[in-house]
Amino acid sequence: MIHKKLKDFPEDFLWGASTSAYQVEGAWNQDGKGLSVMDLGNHPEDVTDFKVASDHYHNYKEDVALMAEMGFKTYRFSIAWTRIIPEGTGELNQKGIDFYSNLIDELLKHDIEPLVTMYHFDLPQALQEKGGWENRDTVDAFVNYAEVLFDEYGDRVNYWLTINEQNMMILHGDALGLLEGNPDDVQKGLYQANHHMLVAQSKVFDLCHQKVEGGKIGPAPNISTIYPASSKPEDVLAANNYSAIRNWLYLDAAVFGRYNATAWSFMEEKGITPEIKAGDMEILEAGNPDFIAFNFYTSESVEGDFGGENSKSNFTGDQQVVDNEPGFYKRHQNDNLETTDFGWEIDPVGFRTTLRKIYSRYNLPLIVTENGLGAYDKLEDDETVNDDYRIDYLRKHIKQVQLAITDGVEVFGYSPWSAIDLVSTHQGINKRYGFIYVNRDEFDLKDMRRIKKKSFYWYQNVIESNGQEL
Ligand code: BGP
Repeated sequence: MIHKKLKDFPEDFLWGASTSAYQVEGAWNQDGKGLSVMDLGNHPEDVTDFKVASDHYHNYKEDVALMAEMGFKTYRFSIAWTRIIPEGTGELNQKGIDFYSNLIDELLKHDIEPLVTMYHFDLPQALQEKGGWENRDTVDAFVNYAEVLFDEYGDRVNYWLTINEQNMMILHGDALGLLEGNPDDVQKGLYQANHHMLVAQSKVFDLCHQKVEGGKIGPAPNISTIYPASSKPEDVLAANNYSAIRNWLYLDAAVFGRYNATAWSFMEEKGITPEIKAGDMEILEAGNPDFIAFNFYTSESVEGDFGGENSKSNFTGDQQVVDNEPGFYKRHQNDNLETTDFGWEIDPVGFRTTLRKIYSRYNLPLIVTENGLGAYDKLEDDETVNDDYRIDYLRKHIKQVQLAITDGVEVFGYSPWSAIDLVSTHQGINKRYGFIYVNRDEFDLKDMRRIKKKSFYWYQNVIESNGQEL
């Protein structure tokens, strides 16, 4: 669809950017914080762990001031469950509660709307040792944690996100460092864990509406358009399979309160259907989100795979690359797209398609909570970082948001990854995403000073002009 005239971004559009606790904060064991699965996860030898990260914990005021200088209307950050309740259940940690309370106040002081992710991969280790999400008790632990957050911050936080990229945790737990061994062997447990997360999430949707006056809450999966490798009906069917298993399983449960039929039949076929307790489906139906937040980096392509002798899962160790599922779909390299330095396909038009697909399926307002380019940035001698490639990526994607808005999609915010440089999930600090450079290397912490990249000034102008000047 070619529009003669584009609609403007809404006046109150939430421009901002995102981070997550374990990737940006550091202070991994300070002020009473308990250990999370991310703190203890395995790291490849050549990249840093999350112990110091960008040391945002000790520099949050300076960081928020820089976000304000860029003109942020919102800042998406996650709360580390282990700062609030170190063991996952039981005693609260006042110092952790105070940290986020101060961060929220600092944001509000600068008129920045806090957009809070309650759980971004970092499950308390104490809960993991009791079976993690496979253990039904974790549902109650999460609801209890959510209640603490609503009690402490509900007076100041209007926008809440439950679980970051639940679908990536289930499909790519290995890449995220959340899983050991071959995911083929642990799929049954994963889909049980998935069911528990869905139940917990719906309960928390409901709780938010009861406890937070005017509060709005939504899920935050990673959603992307899936292309068939060709117009061969088998390839189209494979794309349909993968869309159901990767995307709609999660959002259908969150919004419609039911399991997607194709995804369910996939689980049946593999003998990995979860145990559903009496009352669970009623819980899924009762809890409803107010909006859908989603992350988008790349589209994906698949071809038909009908279980031939050579079919074999190829777990890639990367959360944005399709792992084969023999009999259902097989990864296909899309030659129409360029890739980032890290091999992720760049597809702004696919972003527009994705926005349209989600909106037409669920008819709920959308906010983009991650989108961005991981690259090796270079700090020049004159203290500049000339990240034109990042500007190019973001410009093209923001343009597609405007096109989608013109198509009639209701989008109320854009919060790319990431506000400031932080540690990638499995590829270290030198895979950078931020508008603000943090002066450290993988193992040399240097002085951690903050330096505005070229993209900082560019994004400042995008926000200032409400998206008119890209
Ligand atoms: C998403 C996660 C983020 C972030 C991002 C970039 O899957 O929600 O936490 O890590 O991907 O990925 P990476 O860090 O692997 O480059």
